[in-house]
Amino acid sequence: MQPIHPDSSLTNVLAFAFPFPRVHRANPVGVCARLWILHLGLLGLSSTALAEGENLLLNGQFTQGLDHWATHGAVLSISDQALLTDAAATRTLLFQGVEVGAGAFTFSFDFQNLLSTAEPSGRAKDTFFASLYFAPEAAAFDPVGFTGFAGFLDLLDLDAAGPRVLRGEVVASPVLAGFSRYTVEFVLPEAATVFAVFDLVDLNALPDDSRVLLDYVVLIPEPALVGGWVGLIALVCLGWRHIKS
Ligand SMILES: [Ca+2]
Ligand SMILES: [Ca+2]
Repeated sequence: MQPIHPDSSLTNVLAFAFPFPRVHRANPVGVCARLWILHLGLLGLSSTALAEGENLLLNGQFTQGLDHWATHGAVLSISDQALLTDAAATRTLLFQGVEVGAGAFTFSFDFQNLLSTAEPSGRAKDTFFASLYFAPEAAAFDPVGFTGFAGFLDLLDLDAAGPRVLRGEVVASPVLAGFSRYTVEFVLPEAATVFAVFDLVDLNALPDDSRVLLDYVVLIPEPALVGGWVGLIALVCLGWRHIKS
């Protein structure tokens, strides 16, 4: 599945594609200006909607334990958070898929880095990987066997030294002390099942010395409403300018 544009923002693209038009000299405070003020207002509203939008993933705050999540290895539910450890497997996975149509999305999660600093000779530090996978058929997706997907985005690699951000950004969590928040925007060109996949790998071969806590795992579509409004306003402005010229 190509292409996926992880660094695009639908809102930014629309704002770029439809810059504020020149107001006709006979209509200095006219319809177009007011419509574009409405446009800017809607762009502002879209940011609000994004922050408060509905999470497409179920139980992203783990208030229902690990319901709706698939696991492999050692994943526990502790204090309404998910805890991945390397206690019982070389790889520990937590993942969930949701079927979506084409469009722009924001994916984010909060994490606490409790990974081991141990790095025996010839080994690497335990590492946690966060990725998005795009599967044409959800039932065929297998992140353990690494099959059943048409594309993926590597997002974040994390070890005891800190995060390596492959795309998106990491800031301090605004809601959880001691946690960081990862966020990325991406555009999906066609319908697929999007899987959020978290994968802790015991690279130092020392069992049960690493942990990662997760919370607030969120996948939100950017509002299509704004695109519709912008298109309508652009058409009205073009028509208005045509009539006046
Ligand atoms: Ca929680
Ligand atoms: Ca380990």
